[in-house]
Amino acid sequence: MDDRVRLSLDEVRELVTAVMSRHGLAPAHVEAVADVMVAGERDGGGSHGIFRVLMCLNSIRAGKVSLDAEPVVRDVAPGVVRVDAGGAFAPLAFRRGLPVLVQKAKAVGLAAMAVNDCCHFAALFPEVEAIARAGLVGFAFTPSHAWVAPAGGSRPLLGTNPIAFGWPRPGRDPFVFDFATSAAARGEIELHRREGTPTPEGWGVDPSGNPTTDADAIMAGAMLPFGGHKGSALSLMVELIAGPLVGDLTSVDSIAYDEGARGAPRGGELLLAIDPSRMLGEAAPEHLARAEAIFEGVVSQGARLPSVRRYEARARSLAEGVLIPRKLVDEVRALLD
Ligand code: NDP
Ligand code: PYC
Repeated sequence: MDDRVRLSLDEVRELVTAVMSRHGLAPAHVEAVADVMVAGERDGGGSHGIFRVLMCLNSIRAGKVSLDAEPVVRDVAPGVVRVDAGGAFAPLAFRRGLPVLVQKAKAVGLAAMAVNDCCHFAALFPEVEAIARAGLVGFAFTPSHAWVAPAGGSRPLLGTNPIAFGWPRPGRDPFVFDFATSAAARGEIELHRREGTPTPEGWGVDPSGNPTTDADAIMAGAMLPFGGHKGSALSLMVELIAGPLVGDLTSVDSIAYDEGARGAPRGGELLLAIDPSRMLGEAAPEHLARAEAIFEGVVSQGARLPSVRRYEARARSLAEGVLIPRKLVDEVRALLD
């Protein structure tokens, strides 16, 4: 039996808005948080849609997140903007900082935005997609909680540390990819635990360091990076550039702050934006067209581009709504009681 409920995207938004408001989140934050959760659900990202309500509620109930901090945007250098989220969820801080990041990238060619002291529970793709829709190349990085062992190790040290990239495609949706540097996002392992299904091999080890496909054992032991030493190095890079480089917490610091609340990671995020027009001047259109030839080279051999599934899911969700496990919808609705 297909035990899923069909909701329109408006209904998803209403539910998230009602729960977050009921638990005291200020209206501007509710709107920004709902936007990213609806985007996750809309694009078929099961672990980063409405499921994120549970992580956010854990943060709220444990008093680990500010409900109403107004982000403070500081223009610190021609190519650098910092946004202090004041301990609140990240989406509003991103929203407030984005126009400054875009303006700076267009003025000087390359700009960085540090979002500090935020609780980041969400997927990164909406952020790089927004940067790419402004005609810029975008990158986003954030640490999370120390759940992942480095390649060759067996103890949690690194976060699931996502990397996202957006590339503007004139007249088309941007090219976007967005993934955890762990073999799977923590959210995917949580979904396996809820369903009582084994994970694919290679996602993690038990507390003794032995490979396992038992989600509970991985959560008690350690997750693994994707691609062995390569994913491990990328994950370390994210720790460095979105931790110490922006003056914020590492994944080890974040999980210590969490004190077992199972809330959203706390710390910083680094976003970069590059303007092809500044880099290339009048030759920018010609070189962006060459990029299209690379994309065509992928598709013409039967491979698929990252983001194609996303945009297809988006079109379907806008027309038909989304199917969400009934158990999850009931759990989220119960948070209104
Ligand atoms: P996935 O493994 O689901 O997707 C990874 C990326 O690879 C997507 O861009 C996807 O494109 C692309 N992709 C997947 N399969 C193929 C394929 N066969 N061919 C080409 N491209 C493909 O991501 P994760 O589970 O690792 O991460 C899920 C989400 O979790 C991310 O949005 C991430 O930002 C978020 N996250 C957030 C964290 C935080 O601290 N805030 C921590 C960790 C993860 P497409 O979308 O088109 O399928
Ligand atoms: O799935 O790893 C994850 C994650 C952490 C924070 C938000 N999502």
